[in-house]
Amino acid sequence: MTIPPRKWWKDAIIYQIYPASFKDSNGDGVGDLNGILSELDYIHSIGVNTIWICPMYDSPQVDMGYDIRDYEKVYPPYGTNEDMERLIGEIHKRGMRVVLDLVVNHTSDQHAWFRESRSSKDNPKRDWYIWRPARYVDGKRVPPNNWLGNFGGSVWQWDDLTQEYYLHLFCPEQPDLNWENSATRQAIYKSAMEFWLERGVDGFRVDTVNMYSKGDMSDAPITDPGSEWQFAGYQYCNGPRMAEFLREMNEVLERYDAMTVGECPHTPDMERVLQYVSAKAKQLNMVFQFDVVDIGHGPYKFQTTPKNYTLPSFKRAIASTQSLLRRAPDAWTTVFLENHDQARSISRFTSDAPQHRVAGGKLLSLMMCALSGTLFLYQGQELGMINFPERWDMSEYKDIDSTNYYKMVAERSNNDPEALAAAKKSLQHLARDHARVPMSWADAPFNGFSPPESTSTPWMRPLEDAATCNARQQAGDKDSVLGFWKKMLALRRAHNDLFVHGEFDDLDVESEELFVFTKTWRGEKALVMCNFTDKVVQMEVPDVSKRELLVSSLGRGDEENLEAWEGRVYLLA
Ligand code: TEU
Repeated sequence: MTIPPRKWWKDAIIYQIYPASFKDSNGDGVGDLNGILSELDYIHSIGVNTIWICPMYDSPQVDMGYDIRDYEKVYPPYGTNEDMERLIGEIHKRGMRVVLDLVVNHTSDQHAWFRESRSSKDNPKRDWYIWRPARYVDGKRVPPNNWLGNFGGSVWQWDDLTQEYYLHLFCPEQPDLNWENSATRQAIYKSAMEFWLERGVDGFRVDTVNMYSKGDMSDAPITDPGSEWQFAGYQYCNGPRMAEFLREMNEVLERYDAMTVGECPHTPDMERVLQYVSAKAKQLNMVFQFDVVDIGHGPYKFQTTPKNYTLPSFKRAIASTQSLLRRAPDAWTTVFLENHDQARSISRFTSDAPQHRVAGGKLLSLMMCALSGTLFLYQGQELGMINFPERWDMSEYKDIDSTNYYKMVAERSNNDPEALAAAKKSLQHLARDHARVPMSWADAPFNGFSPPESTSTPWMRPLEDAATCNARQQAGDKDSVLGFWKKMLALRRAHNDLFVHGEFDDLDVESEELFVFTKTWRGEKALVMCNFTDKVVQMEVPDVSKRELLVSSLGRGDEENLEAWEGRVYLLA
C-alpha cells in the first residue's frame, strides 16, 4: 500500500490577521491591506508559513466585516481589489500561503441579494433568505419561535414592507441565507468562493460552518426563565443536511485543492465533530472546536466571573480536541487559544500581572507548540499582548457582542450599579474587544500602528504598555515572548512528527497545579510539564532510562522543581 503524501495544511503554522487592527499605512486610524503588505517580512520571521486574513470584503461593519455587502469587492478603507491581488502575490513570493474568511451563513442586510429578497414576497430571490409569518398569542404578534440570537434578543426581525419575519442568528443586519435553495448555494460558491480561488487564495476559514442546515425550528427548551428568548444552539447547529451541503461545497474546493478550517460552535459531541473532519467524509479538513475557549463561560457567555474554571477542566477540553486523531486515523484537529472572538490567552489562562505575564506567554507557547494538529497564532499573541485594563471606561468597548450584553444587563437590572459592575468585570475578562485593539508595533505614537504624523486616532484605543511590549523591541530580544515563540516554532518543525502528529496522553488530569502530558510518535516520546500556578512546584519525572531536556520556557536546567508559570519539554528514551 502506498501512503499518500501528507497534506500541507497539517504541518502549517497559521498566523491570523484582523485587518482593522493590524497596521494602518495611510493614517486614517484603521488598518489596511498595504499595512499588512509592509509587515510580511516580520510575519515570515516569526516562523509561520500561512496567513489567514479576517474579512476584508465590502461591509457596513456592523459586525466588523462579518456582515458582507459584496463578496467580490474589498472594503474601501482597507484598499482595493488590486491591493488584495498584490498582497496575495507577495505572500506567495515569500513561500507562504493565504487563507481568507468565508462568511456564507449570512450576508449583510445591504447585500444586493437581501435587498431584492426583502423587496416583495414574489421577488425571485425571496426564498434566498429565511422568511416566516408571525405567530399571534392573545392577539399579540410574536416571532415564529423563541430562539435567542448569538448577540442577544430574538433571532427574528419583523419587516414592515412585506409583513413577515426574517431569520438572523447574529445581529438583525446579518440575515441568514437559505441554504435549502440550490440556486442560492450555487450563487454563494461562485461569488464568495470561486471569485477568490481564481485569484490564488489557498483556502478558507469557514465562519459558523455548522449553521447552514437549521434543523427543527420549534421552540427551544426554557433554560433562562427570566427571558423571552432561549438558547437554541443545539437546534440551529449541525442540522440534517449539513453533510450534503458541505460535500457539495467541497466539490468546488477540491477543484482548487483548497484547504478548509470550519468554525464549529455549540458542538461538544466528539462523534459529531468527527463526521466533519474525517477525510473520507469529504466535508472539511479540520474545525475549530470551542471546548477550550468556552471554558469559564456562563450560561450566557458573560454571565460569569473571571477564571471561573479549574485546571482539570481546561486539560480535559484540550484532551478532547486532541482525541480526534486517535478516534480516526484520517481525522485532523487544530490548536488555538486566541482569535478575534477571544480575550487574550495570558489574561485568561495564566496571569497578566506585570511580574508573570512574560512567563505566562512563554508557558502557553511551549504548551501549544507541543500539541498535535494545525497550529494557529493570532496577531499580538506572539508578543504576549494582554487584555486592556479594568480602569478603561465602557466606551472603549466597541464590539456589538459586548455593548449588547451591557445594555441587556442595564435593562434587566434597572441600571443596578452592582449588576453593571459585574457585567463590566466579566467583559474585562472575556470580551472580544481585547483582541481587537491596535497591534503594538513600537514604543512610538499610536504604538506604531498608525504613522506618527496621523491626525486621526486609531479606531480602538491603543494599549498603554507598548513601551515594554512591542514588536520592534522583541524582534531584537531572544528572551522576549516573541523570541521564545520563534524558538518553539523551530523546535516544533525540527520534531514535526512528534509534536504535530504524535499521540497525546495526559498523565495527571486531576492535578490542580500541573499539566503533564506525553507525546508519542513511533519510537519517539516527549514529556511536557507545565506549571499553571504562580508558585514553585516540585515535580516528579517518570522513571525512564534517559531524559534529555529539550527546552525550559524560563531557560532553566533539569531541576527538580518548576518555577511559577514554567514549562519544560523533555525527550525520553
Ligand atoms: O463567530 C461565530 C460564533 O459562534 C462565536 O464565536 C461568536 O463570536 C460568539 O458567539 C459571540 O459571543 C463568527 C465570527 O468569528 C465572529 O467574529 C462573528 O461575529 C460571527 O461569526 C458572525 O459572523
